[in-house]
Amino acid sequence: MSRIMTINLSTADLREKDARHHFHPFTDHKTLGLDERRVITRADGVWMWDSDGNRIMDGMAGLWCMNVGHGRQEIVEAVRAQMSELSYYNTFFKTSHEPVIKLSEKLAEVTPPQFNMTFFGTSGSDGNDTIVRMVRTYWQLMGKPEKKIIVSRVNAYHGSTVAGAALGGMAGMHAQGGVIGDIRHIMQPYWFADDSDMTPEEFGIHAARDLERLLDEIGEDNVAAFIAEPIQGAGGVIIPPETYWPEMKRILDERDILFVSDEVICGFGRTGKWFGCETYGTEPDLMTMAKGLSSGYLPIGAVAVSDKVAAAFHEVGGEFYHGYTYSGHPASCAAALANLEIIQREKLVERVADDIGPYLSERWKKLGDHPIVGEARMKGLVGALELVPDPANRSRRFENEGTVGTIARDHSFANGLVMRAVRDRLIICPPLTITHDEADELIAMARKTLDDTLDTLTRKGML
Ligand code: PXG
Repeated sequence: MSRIMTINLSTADLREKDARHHFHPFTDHKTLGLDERRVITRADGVWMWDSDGNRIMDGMAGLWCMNVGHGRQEIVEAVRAQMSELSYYNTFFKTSHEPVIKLSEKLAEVTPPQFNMTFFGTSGSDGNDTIVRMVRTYWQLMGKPEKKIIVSRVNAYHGSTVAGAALGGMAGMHAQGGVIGDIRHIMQPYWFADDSDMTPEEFGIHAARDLERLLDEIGEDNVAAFIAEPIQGAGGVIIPPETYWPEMKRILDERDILFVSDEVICGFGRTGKWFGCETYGTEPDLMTMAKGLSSGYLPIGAVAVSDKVAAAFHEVGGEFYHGYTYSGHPASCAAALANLEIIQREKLVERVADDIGPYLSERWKKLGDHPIVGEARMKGLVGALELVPDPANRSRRFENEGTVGTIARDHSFANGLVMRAVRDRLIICPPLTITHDEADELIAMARKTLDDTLDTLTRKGML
């Protein structure tokens, strides 16, 4: 249907109506120009087409979510069949239905062994709202209601609901007000942005010990949980030094607090294992999941509940006052189930670990030799390029942070590749199905983007 609509309306019409009626998320509404609006009309695999017929590679898998790529008719068909059988029913008041039951069982199979139950929502953000309510309820059930504080990290992203924004460490979102209390933030394991002369290994230990320091300061008896993304995504694809998570695990093992792994980006194969916590050897008590759970075909989010946490709810009892109209929506569950079956059948997780992950990573890291790249990093199939004026000196940054990133991002679009700019870094997170040839094309477009950016900076005297 959407194709018919876009054929009827010209790009100019669509842009004009979009500008008049569509209030975009995460946008500077004053500066978003008419001609900058790109209308996407269709997509297949790693490719998308806009309303002017341009073919663009989706280097961000939608918004870090389309792990199996666009246009999978198997998912469309599973949703269609489910919608015609049972379009909707709730999962409140002692009711259930087959798609939510099958998906719960499938998740118990693919998640680490401590997870056998799943709570469903519609997004990563509401999943993290669930986390806040669940960890605080858990400690109430355990007779320790004073354990309320949740520790997170600066520059973390945990969503855009009030609780999600409070857990996240994004200064702009906190400045809006409306965040909830009893959340504390420790430092992030971001070696490249650290100006000290520590090696990455030393810095990883140092960053992890910030948790120990905070727990000693505020008292472990007041802390409910620590939440973290295995690799920070929206914060700039911050791949922690190899020493970070082992040291974190040591600290978490010694302390009586819950550990929540936010797997919204890292889950479902992105890092070369089913979940990022498995890549880094941590053992979470809860996991937030969304995005790759359905590869974005329909909205769904979920919280994986470990046997330890579930036991408190089962043994102590009392109503858990929480749930959403669309918790376990049948069509979303059908989409997720079909998506997970594709990931399993096509061995996409193994493919990221042993085949396309190493293939792309090796070529991506070579972009680190470009004269405006300070670091080219990648883990599994998620990576970043740090754009700096002088790669020999990582503490020198471009003026007006974010300007160069935007210039580069615009060049990337013009070259036919969607990369995301996070301030002055370029991010890539392609579908796990990307072929070797497409990976080569991605690298060629990324290198051309860097050359074009260097030209622009030279021409404008910005180096
Ligand atoms: N946790 C993590 C780790 C995320 O990356 C969320 C929670 C929230 O999920 P929902 O489904 O509520 O959006 C996310 C989402 C960006 C960008 O520009 C990143 C996200 C969402 C929107 C934009 O990088 N991540």
